[in-house]
Amino acid sequence: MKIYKTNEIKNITLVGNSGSGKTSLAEAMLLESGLIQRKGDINSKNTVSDYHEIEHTQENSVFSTVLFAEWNNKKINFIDAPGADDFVGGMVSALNVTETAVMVINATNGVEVGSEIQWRYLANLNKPAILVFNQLDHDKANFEKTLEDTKAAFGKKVTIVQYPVSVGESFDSVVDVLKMKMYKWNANGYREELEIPASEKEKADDFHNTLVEAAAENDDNLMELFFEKGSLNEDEMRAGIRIGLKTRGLFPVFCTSAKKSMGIQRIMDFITTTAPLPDELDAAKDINGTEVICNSDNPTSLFVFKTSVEQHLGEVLFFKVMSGKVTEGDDLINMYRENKERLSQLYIVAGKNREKMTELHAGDIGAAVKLKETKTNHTLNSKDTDVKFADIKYPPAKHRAAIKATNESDEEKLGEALQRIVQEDPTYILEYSKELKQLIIYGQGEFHLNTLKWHLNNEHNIEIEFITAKIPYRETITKVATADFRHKKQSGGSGQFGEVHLVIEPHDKEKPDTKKFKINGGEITVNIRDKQEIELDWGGKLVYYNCIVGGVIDTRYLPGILKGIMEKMENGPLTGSYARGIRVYVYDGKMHPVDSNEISFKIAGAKAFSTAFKKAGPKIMEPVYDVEVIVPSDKMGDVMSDLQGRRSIIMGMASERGYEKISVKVPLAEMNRYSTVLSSLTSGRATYTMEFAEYTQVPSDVQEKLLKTYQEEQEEE
Ligand SMILES: Nc1nc2c(ncn2[C@@H]2O[C@H](COP(=O)(O)OP(=O)(O)O)[C@@H](O)[C@H]2O)c(=O)[nH]1
Ligand SMILES: [Mg+2]
Repeated sequence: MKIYKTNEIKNITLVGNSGSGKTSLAEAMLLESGLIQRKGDINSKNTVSDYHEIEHTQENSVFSTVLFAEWNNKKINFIDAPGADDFVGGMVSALNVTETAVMVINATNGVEVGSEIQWRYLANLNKPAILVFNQLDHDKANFEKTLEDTKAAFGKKVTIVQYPVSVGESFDSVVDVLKMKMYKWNANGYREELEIPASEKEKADDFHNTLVEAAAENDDNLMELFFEKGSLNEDEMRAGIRIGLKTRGLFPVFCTSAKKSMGIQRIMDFITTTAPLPDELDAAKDINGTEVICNSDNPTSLFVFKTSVEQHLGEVLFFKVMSGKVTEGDDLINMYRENKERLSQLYIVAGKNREKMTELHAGDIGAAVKLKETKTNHTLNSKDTDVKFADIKYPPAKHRAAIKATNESDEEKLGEALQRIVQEDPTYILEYSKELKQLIIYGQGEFHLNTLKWHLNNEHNIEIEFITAKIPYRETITKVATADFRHKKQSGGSGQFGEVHLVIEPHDKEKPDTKKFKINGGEITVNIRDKQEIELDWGGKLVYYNCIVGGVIDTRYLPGILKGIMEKMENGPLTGSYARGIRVYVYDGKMHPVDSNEISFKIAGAKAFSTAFKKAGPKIMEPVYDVEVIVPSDKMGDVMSDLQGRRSIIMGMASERGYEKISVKVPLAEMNRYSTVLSSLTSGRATYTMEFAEYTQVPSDVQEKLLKTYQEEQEEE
């Protein structure tokens, strides 16, 4: 294949609800461009894009697939992104390396949830978008409703470039109000370009005028021209549409049947003539804010946005040439590993088809294999630049489960397989929790995790089980308490002796150190000699005060006492969870000239601390998350009453175009399977994000339950 220059490349992400026809549209584009000779079909499981076995099983895209087509002497790189929200990672990666989104709308259903959710991503990333109304050949297709829906959901910048003369069985012609022509497909699938028939003239003129105005609106000169002439010619309109597209001032609508290959060429024409070039949008910025201009004459910089593990090949790394050009055999520097990588083979990829390339220019998308240490999100540079691109930002995980190999002997294999799966889909997050003694996997939803299970079962031959992930509770105290403990042991020769008196109180960073405690009618005054503030690995603090006077305990025993206390902090007296937010004042004790040693004081410290802890109004704390639910207004009531059952606190509400945004704090313990519940409450029309906020005390009934469960567990063991 020829080497394409920056001004001959267009990068597109196909987005849209599952089932709208993205993969079918991709297949049709490959056919039109001649890359394939026969079109595959989702139902026959032979498309170029959905080539993974899991995609055949689910008849749904799971991975994003990078594809390309040559058209009008340009190269269109397009990425077929999965539509389901659980696989949003593939879309987010793709949007990061493409200039334009093509959103496919299923004309039998109008705007669906997935499209709405994806539209918000496009808006947040400021992506130009082209709309495609697909499945117009379907007997349930409804063009008017789809248009109405789309305008209601995406605003009045949605503008018709094409409309169908009729839909359903009889769909065979489209009126193009930019070209002011009619396209008609004959029985053999060939397209004829015809004059607009008289019967369509009025409608076509109306849409044409709307398009002219929408095009003119994006540029002052065009606006002036429009006022002068009362109209614009095709080139002028195209110039306006081009600007409108780039600035999200216009979202043009095209009409297709991906199944029957109708309307495909016209979209490819439009993409090649009117969609922004890789260097036409704002320059990319690296982590230091340095602008990286997409220009082949600049130093070479590649950004790896995707890894795919392929049979016989190993890891295939997909990159975008952010600047400069890359030539087969180049040695580039991995900015994150600081090692050299030789790009001995360069490819362009269309699903499982690969073609070798000798050179790729700024703006192009390619793939490399057999690199040593390079992974997704890495930057590969020539010697003369040190820019470094930031990691792609995915939505935070919202589903959490513990994972366990059914056969213990598979544990190691499971670890390795998971590492590989995470490489391919970075929206899975893996964590071994020492605290909970569980391997915890986070994902975007239950469907996402069930897909992980499928991979493990079918591709790695590992049977696994998901179990409920435990909650990382914390323990703390709410009032002052004191305790003494004497550890004394006489066994044979030398004995053990250590006695510790201490006071504990809740740690409050606003409150100064306490010097006088009133406890049970009595009073304890302490004389602070020394203080140690310990930042705990699990969050929060322990402050340790040495208040020993008159040398009643030798200074060298104080670390032993702290060790004893830390043991209890790591294994809280209530439920064995980590403790936090405590001040300990060691103010008295006794030692023995022969029998005292570190271990004795460690035991005494632990016992005294534990006793005091239990008297100090101990409380269990739980992690609470900031949750933001976006829900269609008509489902608001159901979602709110469900949230109320989850011990949540509503923090705020806002409406935006038919949606309500609910901000709420919810304990993690109440979020179990929330994605599934929310989905069934709203028929999949809601979405949410969650992020850790803080630890708060659990209500007393919950505390009682937790204590009881812990006791039962202890008795079992
Ligand atoms: N009638 C009709 N069916 C279509 C069309 N495009 C796709 N489909 C069917 O819709 C289903 C989903 O298509 P697919 O391309 O997998 O959608 P994706 O999930 O967006 O990738 C498949 O059964 C396709 O055969 C179309 O233009 N007309
Ligand atoms: Mg698909």
